[in-house]
Amino acid sequence: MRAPTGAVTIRGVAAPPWKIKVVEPIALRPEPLRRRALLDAGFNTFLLRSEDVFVDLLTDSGTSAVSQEQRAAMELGDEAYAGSRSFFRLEAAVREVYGFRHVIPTHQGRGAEHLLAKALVKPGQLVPSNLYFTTSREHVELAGGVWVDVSIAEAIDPESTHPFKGNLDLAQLERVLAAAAPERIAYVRVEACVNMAGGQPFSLANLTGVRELTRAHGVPLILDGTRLSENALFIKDREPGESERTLPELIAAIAALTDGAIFSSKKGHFVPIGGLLAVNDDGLAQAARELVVIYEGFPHYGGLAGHDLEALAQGIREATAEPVVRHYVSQSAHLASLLLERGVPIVVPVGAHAVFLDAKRFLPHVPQDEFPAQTLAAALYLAGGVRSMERGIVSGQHGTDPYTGLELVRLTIPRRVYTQEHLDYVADVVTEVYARRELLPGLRMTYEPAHLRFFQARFEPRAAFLEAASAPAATAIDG
Ligand code: P61
Repeated sequence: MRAPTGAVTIRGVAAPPWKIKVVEPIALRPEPLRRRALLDAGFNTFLLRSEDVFVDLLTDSGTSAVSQEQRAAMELGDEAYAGSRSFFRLEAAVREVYGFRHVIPTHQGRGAEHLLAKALVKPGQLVPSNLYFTTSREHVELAGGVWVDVSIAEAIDPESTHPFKGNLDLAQLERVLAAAAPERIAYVRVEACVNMAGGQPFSLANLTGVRELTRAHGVPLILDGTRLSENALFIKDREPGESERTLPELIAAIAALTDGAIFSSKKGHFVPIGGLLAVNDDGLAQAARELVVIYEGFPHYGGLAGHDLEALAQGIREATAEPVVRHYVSQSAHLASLLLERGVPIVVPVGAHAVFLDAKRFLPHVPQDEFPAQTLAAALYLAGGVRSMERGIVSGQHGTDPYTGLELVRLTIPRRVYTQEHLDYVADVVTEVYARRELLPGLRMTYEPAHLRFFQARFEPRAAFLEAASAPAATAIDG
């Protein structure tokens, strides 16, 4: 069947506009080995070995498949320390796709966040943003800044079907700016497809409103463009009057409303490693180039190899291809539709890069201070070797502040990696755990790192977890 865009759809799912040339073997470990692996990992999916995982939905970061064009481009990598041809090809790609004048590569997204925070944030200054991201907030705070959430209320309501939950609350932003701008505002940050809200986009109308406010108050507007292509596609599909614009036009229009952007290129740019700081202001670019030599490397490589720069330049262009982005987004939609049919509570609307299980509704008997999302992520691994990521109190609690926010498990789809069969299998595993959800006890934290604790924290079960969570995985596999 042909969809209006000319893309082929199969039972409602956009067909992959690629075929697979190189494969990586995976296998489901037997149940006793999964138990051992989970115990060794302290019930934290970040601490599992990938060889013990069957379907790895921990993250879409650095886990995409590269294209034949990216591999071919890598052969052209110019490994010169300074003045590398590969840098200038990367710069040309960023200017062509996003229109930013200055490009500073970094080893990954948080490298760019670090430079930006060092260059723009002075102690006591505010950074208003649509929700937070873990590393983004951490770098602002390490520079002495204060993160201010100005997202709309729907962002943290998993059942609200608002089409643009990534929008900023313009009235609230105006109040913050009126009280503090320009001296006490470092910049306003807008994240595309807000990760911690479930991959939720902002609308072009909302971004235009943010632009007007930042201009009126004389403060920079910085985009987190990590998942910009998907945000542009949601605008095309959901925002009145935008359906006729091409994806490259929408991507460029979004970037043109901002003063600069950071990207974790490990997601939408299809590279295993890489990030970018891209800005228009000459002074900011100069400040960032002075810092990059301290923390990342010479401004022409920023911690990356020449071949990485080539793969990134090519990946930036591939990220504007509508069939590629449409297929990617439809994979989450497919998994979500299977789970919704079976009554599993998830965040709606389905976001860009993942299906987010709502652990508060999935495990209502586990109080939030017993880590329901962490519990559920551990149970999914045990039941079928599926690795997911906690995005609840472990990730979100800030110091000793009380946390009552979203409690989610992210089933994140790497780009161009898994087939529909893998996703069907994941839906079966989730359904299997959902059927035995009442048996699952919560966890207690036994080790808490000082920063970004979710990466390396360890847990132990409050009761007989392993027995309760052990699925006859064969039921899921054999159907
Ligand atoms: C992820 F559990 N995201 O989603 P870097 N901005 C945005 C990101 O999504 C992002 C970065 C900046 C990851 C990796 C990760 O709490 C975690 O290239 C919107 O990872 O340095 C990264 O980019 C940072 C996972 C990061 C986490 C932090 O899986």
